[in-house]
Amino acid sequence: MSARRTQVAIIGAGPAGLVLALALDRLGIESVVLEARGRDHVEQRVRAGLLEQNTVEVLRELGVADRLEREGLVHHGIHLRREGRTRHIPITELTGRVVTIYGQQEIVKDLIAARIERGGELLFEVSEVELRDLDGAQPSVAYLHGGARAELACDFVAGCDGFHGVSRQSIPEALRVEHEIVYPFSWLGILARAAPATDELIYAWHERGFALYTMRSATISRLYLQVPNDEPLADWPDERIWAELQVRLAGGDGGWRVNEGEILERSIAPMRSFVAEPLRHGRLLLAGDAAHIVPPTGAKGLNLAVNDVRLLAAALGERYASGSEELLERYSETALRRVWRAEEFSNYMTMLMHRLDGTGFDQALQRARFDYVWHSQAAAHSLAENYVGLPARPDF
Ligand code: FAS
Ligand code: PHB
Repeated sequence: MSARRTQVAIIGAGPAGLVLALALDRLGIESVVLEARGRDHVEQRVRAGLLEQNTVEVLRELGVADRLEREGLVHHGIHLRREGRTRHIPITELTGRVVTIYGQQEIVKDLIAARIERGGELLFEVSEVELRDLDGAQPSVAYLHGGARAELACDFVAGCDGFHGVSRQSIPEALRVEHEIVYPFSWLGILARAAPATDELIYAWHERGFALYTMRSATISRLYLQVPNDEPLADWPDERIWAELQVRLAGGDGGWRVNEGEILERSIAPMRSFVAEPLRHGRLLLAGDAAHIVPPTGAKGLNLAVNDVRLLAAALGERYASGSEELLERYSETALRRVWRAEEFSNYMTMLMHRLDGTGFDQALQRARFDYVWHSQAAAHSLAENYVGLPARPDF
């Protein structure tokens, strides 16, 4: 068993772990990133696509936004559609801020390339990761890599290993509180070689279920359909997917239609709202999906992960620069303030735009909420500022 030492052991090479590694490197803080999967897998995994302005600013500060700024699509609004009526939410007009479409896997590729180029350590295909002595002054991480066992001594462990990772499970159950909503529906998502037939995203409520028209570029569309949980993907041949998208997204001018094309990727993702508190246990600090999940209707998951590590890097920076642990002690409550803001907004968007099996009263309330956004500038402004992301602050 080889023993090594670093300052911060980072578990997981998703957006949270990689952004943290680059931010610590900028502060002269050493770290090692341990990732369970291979490089190809993490670079090909199709997930998020919508970035808040805060997220783009963090990536720009880290010097990894060049390709994003060349290839990303800057949007100034979104469309909300219901029963043939479409409400445009002019986000930039209302907030002065923009959102950017740029695939998560592209961000991960840019982050990994920068990490390697800057000589930072990143180990892929590690297994049997075990966090030790998190309550003590000398935590460590044991793991298997390339058939050899190793132990990495460190000052802190950053748990950035997603919802199914080992980090959150390393906090004794009695010391963590978990809040969860599991929604009675999932998203069937496709990536298609088809030019988007819309300039900005369309969120559509339809009596047959929710649909979302988003994109990755001028030639690649990304589309989602609400489906029941446990729906077999095999029940959704291409023609059924396109037929359903045409029906649910209908409502454009005259003969407007969704542009169809070759389906490159398809998947079904369950929908849940989840928060585990606190984000800190001794020398372990959780960030991103390891601590919280939002339904993707509000496009907040990736953006929250980056916000967590923005705050965590500042706290670790203070600790190593001055020895003060003030920001570290406040990290959990500070990060959770924005997490709960995003949880509330993501739940609001999910309950506004999905077909719900509730009572007639629930249906009427949902329609009333849509009508309020339709008629009220204040409601549209509130939706816009939450969607684009409230400006980042040291305490939020
Ligand atoms: P990740 O899950 O991305 O990364 C965790 C990493 O840890 C993974 O690489 C994993 O392999 C690794 N790992 C796990 N266990 C390990 C172990 N024991 N040892 C070592 N490594 C381990 N968010 C948005 O903001 N906008 C969107 O548009 C959006 N759309 C989405 C669409 C879908 C279909 C899904 C599923 C999610 C979407 N999200 C969206 C949310 C998503 O982007 C996540 O929030 C984001 O990936 C979170 O990043 P991380 O916290 O880094 O976790
Ligand atoms: C995406 O582009 O994948 C996307 C965009 C907005 C969402 C969810 C997913 O709300």
